[in-house]
Amino acid sequence: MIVASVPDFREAARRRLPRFLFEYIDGGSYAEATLRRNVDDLSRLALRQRVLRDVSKLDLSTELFGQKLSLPVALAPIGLAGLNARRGECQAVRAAEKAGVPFTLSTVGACPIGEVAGAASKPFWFQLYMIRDRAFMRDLLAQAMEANCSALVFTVDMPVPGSRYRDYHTGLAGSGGLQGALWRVAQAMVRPGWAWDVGLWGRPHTLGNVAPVLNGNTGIEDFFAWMRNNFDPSINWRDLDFIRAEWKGPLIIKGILDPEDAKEAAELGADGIVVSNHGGRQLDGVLSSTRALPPIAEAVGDRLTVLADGGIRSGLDVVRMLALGAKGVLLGRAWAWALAAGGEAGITKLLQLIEAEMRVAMALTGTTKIAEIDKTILAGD
Ligand code: HOC
Repeated sequence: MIVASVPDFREAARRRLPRFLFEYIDGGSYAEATLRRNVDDLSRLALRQRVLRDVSKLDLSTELFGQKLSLPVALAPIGLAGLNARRGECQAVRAAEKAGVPFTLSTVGACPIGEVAGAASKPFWFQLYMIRDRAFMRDLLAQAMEANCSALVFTVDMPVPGSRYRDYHTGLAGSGGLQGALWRVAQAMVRPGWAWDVGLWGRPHTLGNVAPVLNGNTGIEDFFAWMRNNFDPSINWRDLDFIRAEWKGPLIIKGILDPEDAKEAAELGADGIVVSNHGGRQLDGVLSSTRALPPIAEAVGDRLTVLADGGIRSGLDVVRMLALGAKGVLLGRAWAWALAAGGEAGITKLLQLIEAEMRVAMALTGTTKIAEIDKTILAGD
């Protein structure tokens, strides 16, 4: 199929992936109201067209946490996304570095830190959850330091997991044992291209960083059971001391949706935050990132770097998020779909598309540099 947009990548991923994987990435929690709001609120923001402003030279580069980026974009951490293609996170990190943007490896990615570090030639970002087993957290942080990761993204909005109905329907959640496994095998068998590509008949995925604590259990249900039982619900602001003691690089707190929490993060010395509702996968009914972002940027934008994710389906949406006060955005589902659709080349194409779309949005709003993008490019202000 012809892929000319982010929704096209989604459709290509839908055709290629076994259902349990596609729905896992695509879905949100409960009635998916927040998932829809993320997309709708952002796309509804009207841009203000300006003309005759010499837009022949556009500079989309920026700097985040001391790193020069060719675009104000990073690939978000996504659990299991690496299963979308063979050694998926290794392909993703290569595409990201070729495009000059950071890749973020999830704690629960399919490839472990060391393997991704081996595939990369530049530093990438590492994402961590609060895990009950502090020794395991220390070990992951030590591996991230060893791999020269250039930022830590600490996800704080998952003290308990939200329920995703689609995962029950596909057998990914709640149906362990033989029945669940057989159902997933059946879904994979109708996608032989995917099964061949990820190497189901060759070296299997190791289930990433978590493999060493799965005690030899290799099934996806073991992986999910571990996640369900090991994310720490006692997580609180004092835990940042623990993180700070173990991690010396830039610290980005992901999952902030309220200005008071943003102020707390700034108070405690975070270098950045990600305004995020976890892609509509946690508390359904909370604000979209689009609505949460402006008051947060207003409250702390001069004290730390505000990033945002949620609902970005084009380069135009990236520009909209910047106009609302973000200094950069995290692309989530879009890269997972592009990985499924075309591996490393798919993500390269996605990032070229996002850049091209950003160029048009900047040119037609009369902005030539990232720093010029602010709320004045939105109609109605
Ligand atoms: C049952 C635990 O961030 C996601 C990931 C991690 C999910 C853990 C689910 O899917 O949003």
